[in-house]
Amino acid sequence: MSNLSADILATLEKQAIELPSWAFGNSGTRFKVFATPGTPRDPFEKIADAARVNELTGLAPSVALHIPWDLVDDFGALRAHAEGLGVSLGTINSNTFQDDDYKFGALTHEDPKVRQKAIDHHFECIDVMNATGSRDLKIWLAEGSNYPGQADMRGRQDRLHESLATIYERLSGEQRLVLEYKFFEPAFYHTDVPDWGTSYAQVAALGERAMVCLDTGHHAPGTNIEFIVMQLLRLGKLGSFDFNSRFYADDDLIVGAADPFQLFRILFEVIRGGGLNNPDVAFMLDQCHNVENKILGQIRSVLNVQEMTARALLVDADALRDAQISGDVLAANAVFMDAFYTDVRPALAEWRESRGLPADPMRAQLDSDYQRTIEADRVGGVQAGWGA
Ligand code: PSV
Ligand code: MN
Repeated sequence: MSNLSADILATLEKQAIELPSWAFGNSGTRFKVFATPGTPRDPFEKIADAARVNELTGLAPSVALHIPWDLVDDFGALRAHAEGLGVSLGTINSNTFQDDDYKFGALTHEDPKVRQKAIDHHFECIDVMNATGSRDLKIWLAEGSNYPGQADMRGRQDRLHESLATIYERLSGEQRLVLEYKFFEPAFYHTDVPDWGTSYAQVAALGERAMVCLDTGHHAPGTNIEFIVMQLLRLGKLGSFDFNSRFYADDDLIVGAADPFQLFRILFEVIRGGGLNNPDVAFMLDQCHNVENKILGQIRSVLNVQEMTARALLVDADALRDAQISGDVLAANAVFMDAFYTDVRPALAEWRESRGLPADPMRAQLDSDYQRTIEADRVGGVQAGWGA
């Protein structure tokens, strides 16, 4: 007997998780990037692998791109390629962290010429969005300083506002700007957008179509991330997630790997705050698979999100509320934990089969010829990667 009701299954059926194109390229640490057989050599091959994840899981109908890593001559052709494989092109990520000119900042730089160069890069990203039909421009800034006194932190906030306002003005229709925060790295003393409060203050000053992006790996150890989720949903400013998991810093490991309970708690607040299957909130992965198979790593990731969503949907909201109102601390906690400890994997496997999907997408990929075929076909050329 399935422990997932028809209502829960109907909710899960609508779940959509966006895959990052860069998860399919080579990645690593600053010590070593390992090449792997079959790694895509261009954005077309990355999208084919992403579409494979969607084909086996039914969970990943769109792919986020990073510019310039995913620059192609013809974005119309890339879009047609994606659509032909049953996926769409999603969020466009800008990149102002790999150019010598940005050593001391991009959108916050003291030199107006450097700021203009960074703004022009974002205009280029908006041109890409117009061609791909993407809604969101996601901005993460590697800007900050390493030593006290090095930078005028106040002046940089002001310049950041001006630059973001210029970019925001360029968006049209339904397009949105989402601003990601990260507490440190690559700067180690101060970061210009280190936390949700700064991101919120900056996007609130822009307008309705500017939102915050929450990357789960971008917080100090011990941070109550689900509180931030709750607050941003309450304020109507949670634009997107970058899901991944961390043991130490910004590890970009498989979501739910380090702390499944944290993922459960986050998804509970998403559901509580009306963020699930809400078009205003994009659920993306931002991960790298340095030592594991990349396609399997992405399959595992979307399944982890699905499993924890199913468990969070099992929380008996009425019983929880009764216990909260009556001050029954342990009963409230028990309601919460009962849902977390429920194994939903057999029910999800059965449900997948009923929808024509493999009961076990990981096994289906392993048993298929897909990996062997790409390893045989993708020889020659340069494997994709972001040169970490
Ligand atoms: C920064 O650490 C980040 O989370 C941003 O989202 C970047 O675009 C991405 O990682 C690159 O992997
Ligand atoms: Mn991120």
